[in-house]
Amino acid sequence: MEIKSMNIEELDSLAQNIRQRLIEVVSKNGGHLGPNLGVVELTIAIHKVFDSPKDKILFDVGHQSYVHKMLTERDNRIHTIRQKNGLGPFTSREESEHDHFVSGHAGNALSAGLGFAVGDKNNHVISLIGDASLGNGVSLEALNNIGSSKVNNLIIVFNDNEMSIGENVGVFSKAFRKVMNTNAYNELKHEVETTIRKSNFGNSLADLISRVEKSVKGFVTPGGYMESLGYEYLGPIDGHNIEALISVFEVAKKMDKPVFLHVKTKKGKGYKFAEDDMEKFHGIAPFDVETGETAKGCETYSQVFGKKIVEMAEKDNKINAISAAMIKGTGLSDFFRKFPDRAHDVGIAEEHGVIFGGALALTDKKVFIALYSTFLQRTYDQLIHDIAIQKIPVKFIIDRAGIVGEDGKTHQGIFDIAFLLTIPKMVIISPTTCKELTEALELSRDYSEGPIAIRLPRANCFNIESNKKLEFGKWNIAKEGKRDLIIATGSMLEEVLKIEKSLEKEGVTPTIVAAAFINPLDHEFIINEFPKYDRIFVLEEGIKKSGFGSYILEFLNDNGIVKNVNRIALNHEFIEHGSRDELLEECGLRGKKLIKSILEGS
Ligand SMILES: Cc1ncc(C[n+]2csc(CCOP(=O)(O)OP(=O)(O)O)c2C)c(N)n1
Repeated sequence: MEIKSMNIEELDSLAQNIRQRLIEVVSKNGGHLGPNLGVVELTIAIHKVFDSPKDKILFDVGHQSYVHKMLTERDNRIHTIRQKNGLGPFTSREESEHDHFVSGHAGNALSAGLGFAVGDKNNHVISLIGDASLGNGVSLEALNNIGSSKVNNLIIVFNDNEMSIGENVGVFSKAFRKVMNTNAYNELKHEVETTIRKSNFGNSLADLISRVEKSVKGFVTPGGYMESLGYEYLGPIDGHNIEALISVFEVAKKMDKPVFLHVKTKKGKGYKFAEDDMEKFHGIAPFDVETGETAKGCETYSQVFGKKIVEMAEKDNKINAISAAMIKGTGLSDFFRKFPDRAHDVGIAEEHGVIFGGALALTDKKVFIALYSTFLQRTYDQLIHDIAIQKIPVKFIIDRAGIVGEDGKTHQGIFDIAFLLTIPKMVIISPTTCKELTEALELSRDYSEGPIAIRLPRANCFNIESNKKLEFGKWNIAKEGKRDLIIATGSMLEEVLKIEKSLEKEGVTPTIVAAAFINPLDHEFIINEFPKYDRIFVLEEGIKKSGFGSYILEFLNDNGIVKNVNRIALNHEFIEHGSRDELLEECGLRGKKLIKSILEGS
């Protein structure tokens, strides 16, 4: 798309076309509609003024890069976004020479921006970052560094739409809102100054007023504050006015220090339903364009957690819940509504959230921290240093543990079993049914020995007929069989029960074990039962390397039990995007491939 030669009118009409395409594509594929509708004009203006890929455009989080994709030779594939073998959900170096860095986890665009700006002084770097991502720990570390770096080719575009996924929290974004309030003041100042310069009083008085104005601005606005940190602050600019944006980027290009350009945008701009319900349209499943409605889904594991924690909190006022900007996704909306004093949204600040939760638990509170598995990765140090060493009984609810689907390789929750197993005394529970999830939550509530992690798949609720109760460190036999033994943790119980009939047709009738406890292992079961079987399988929705199956193998080895174990798990590699259903099959955790592995196991 050649936008370099387009005039403002043509660019405005391009913006309208892009908007229509976005609505059309996301209504079919699902995806991040609101954030992209908000940056249509902004992305067009950036591409008009700068020369991609020589000038590098970075996105933070990267969920707002659809327009950039459309403007950089991917327009004809935008209808494939988030689908298997289609365009990825975020930026990816493998996808285009216009994508310079991976994105998916918030907060890397400023650090990466500085790296590129220092390494290639001949070109510009434009790092676009949202107001929630700016408050992220990594972003703040980068801001601290960039201000003192003296680079003159880095432009931070602060995309201020006053929203995270839901309402933004913290003082940072609020402080920037003040800038708007001081606009009238700025305009008045400008008018007075111009009038005086034209009058007989001459320039000296105008200069004095200008100096006074600057020092006042320094006190009262974050703009002044950013300037004192070493940035050239520009804005706030209307992020939907292409002409104004182009002018300000031309100015930003010429600055001799890092620029902090404040742009005001509206999330969901141009699509009524998305403007009216920004949270719903931040990331949305396929929907009806006419009504804005999505299909009604079944109850999910996240929702079961959400219900149960409310039920427990009604009876126990020590229960507190922490979210890191993912209240709805983790099922905590009702808890936040009902118990505002015991509900804490720390923003996109997982590391801080874990330390905060640790200390809160030391004040005799029962603390549940709900994080997506992929974002828990950020807190590995806090898990060890701040929680496990001090044996603090925080309860981690690990949502979307396993394959997440369309959000792809940056978001798959496939490493948590492996890394949690490295932490001494970390209890890890992967409930095999929703009933077990509720029992695990009850069991964890009063557990006081140390941290507990409970993993939830990104799946609909699954249950079996069973009156067996979850007991600490114990596995339950879900189905008696013979010769073969299948140990299934988490979502894999459902998968193996689904293929039971097909196995039976082939003469395989295994004993199937619901193994919710990953750590501690059910030692008694392993010692007494394993020797009775010919073939043993361990199934998990996580990486094979250092996972549950490997942990069982280590135990067997260390206890002199000679037994082969077939580990059915994910290969040690990154998994691209596609629906969870497709990926489970492709990775061999569902259907035909799973049957084959069991039939051919040794
Ligand atoms: C480390 C991390 N935690 C949580 C998320 C989930 N997440 C994706 S986008 C988003 C909100 C981003 O808000 P903002 O930066 O203001 O951008 P906007 O969507 O408003 O354009 C969150 C919390 C993430 N991507 N990375």
